[in-house]
Amino acid sequence: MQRLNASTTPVSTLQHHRSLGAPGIVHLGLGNFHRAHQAVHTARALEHTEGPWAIVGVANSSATIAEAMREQDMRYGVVEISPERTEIGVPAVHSDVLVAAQQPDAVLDALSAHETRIVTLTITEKGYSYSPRTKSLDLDDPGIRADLAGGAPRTTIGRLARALQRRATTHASPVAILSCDNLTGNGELTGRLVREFAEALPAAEREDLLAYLRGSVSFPNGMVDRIVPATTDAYRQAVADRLGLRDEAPVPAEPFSMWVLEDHFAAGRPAWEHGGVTFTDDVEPYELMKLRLLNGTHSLIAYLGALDGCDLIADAIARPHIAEAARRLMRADYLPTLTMPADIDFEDYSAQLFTRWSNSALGHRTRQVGSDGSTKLAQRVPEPAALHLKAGRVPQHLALSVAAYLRCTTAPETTEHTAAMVDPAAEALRTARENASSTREFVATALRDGLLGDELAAHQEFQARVAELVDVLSAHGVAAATEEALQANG
Ligand code: CS2
Repeated sequence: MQRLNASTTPVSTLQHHRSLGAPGIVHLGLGNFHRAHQAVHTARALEHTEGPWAIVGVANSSATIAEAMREQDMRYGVVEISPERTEIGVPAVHSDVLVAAQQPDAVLDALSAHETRIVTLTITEKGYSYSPRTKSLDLDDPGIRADLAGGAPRTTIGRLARALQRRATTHASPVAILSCDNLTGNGELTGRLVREFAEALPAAEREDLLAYLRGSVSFPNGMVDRIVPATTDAYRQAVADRLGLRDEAPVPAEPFSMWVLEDHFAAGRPAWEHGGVTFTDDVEPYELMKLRLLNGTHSLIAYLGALDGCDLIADAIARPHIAEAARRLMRADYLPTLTMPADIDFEDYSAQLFTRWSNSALGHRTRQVGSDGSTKLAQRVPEPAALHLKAGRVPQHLALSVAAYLRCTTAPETTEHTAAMVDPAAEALRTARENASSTREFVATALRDGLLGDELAAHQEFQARVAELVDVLSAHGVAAATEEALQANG
């Protein structure tokens, strides 16, 4: 079978038909999400308005995708899939791909190039080298320490700061740095972390950088949304069946996609408003709505589902007790903490989420959403929980989310799906569990060690409720725990 490449791509699948302009965007994190989200919105924008916005994609350490893309002239299929239909699109917006671990100098060159006007990031919550407790740069992180000392940068924050330093000395154009990760105030946070890195440099190294940061770099906030599972052979097969071509780097995605941005680009941007992007002065309502109603509820569905033996998010949400817990979490615990964006109705949005989670053709696994909970929950639970606790109410389904996470992490043997979850905090949590003489003591230790910030760590009633729900989960299972949370919720 012929390989997908520039000469074999069927014209009908191309998402834009123009020749690529100069590489104005460098993207760090060449994973599936970027390739099915930003790449697609950018292709649609370029289809409308041409511009110097080809993307140089940078993989962090694995060369697999970069090599496949190189062999395919940067082409790959986005397999949009739902129970009703499967459609393949080829964004064709990348002009080059690099692998940071193998080509650190080439990456720094690309980031500091005069023609680079936007740097975008999908490096996941754990890629930002910050402490969830202080929300500041983690100066104890070995990668940050090494990057501050000099040499080829290992962390993204270090890499950005060194590239900006070079831009400052070569008087390069201004640049926008755009985080596309699920973090509250993702632009502001990225800007703060880069500044903190700069401030920690020796005086002689930092002045030009700080001045350039003040005058020439913007960090727009943005909300990104598209459910994008990991690639499996089924998607390679889908391309082969539909296009008659071999694609070694396809990306599966749901049909839905949303991107909301602040229009705060220091050196221009693609005509993304023609590529399905919403621009607004105030991203926060969109961001909090999405982080809580979608991502927060997603976590609960993933943990309860995996504990209950479900491989897929769609299987989990099909179970009435899990669906009811998700509904309660959204309505009773998250909704009161949100100001919904003026153009979005809660009922419509939550009904749409249930349809999206129920997409059984997508194959989105509980283990994928359930992994890295220690970095994800910090964005999804503490702030809304604190708002309820201040008002004197224990948010039952937020407590259930934390309990289900702790159960998955400390009893991985429960099912093959909990066993497959990975988490940077797993070992520490398992040790804390083994050393504690009661569940209550374990939960107190886990929270005190900074899992969800200081506020929840100090709240006895919340801790007690989490501990009770962990015990119900372990003694009686998921259905009993959801019933218990429901009863207490009144
Ligand atoms: C998910 C997200 O894995 C997770 O934690 O909640 O990746 C989710 O699928 C995306 O944010 C959807 O936009």
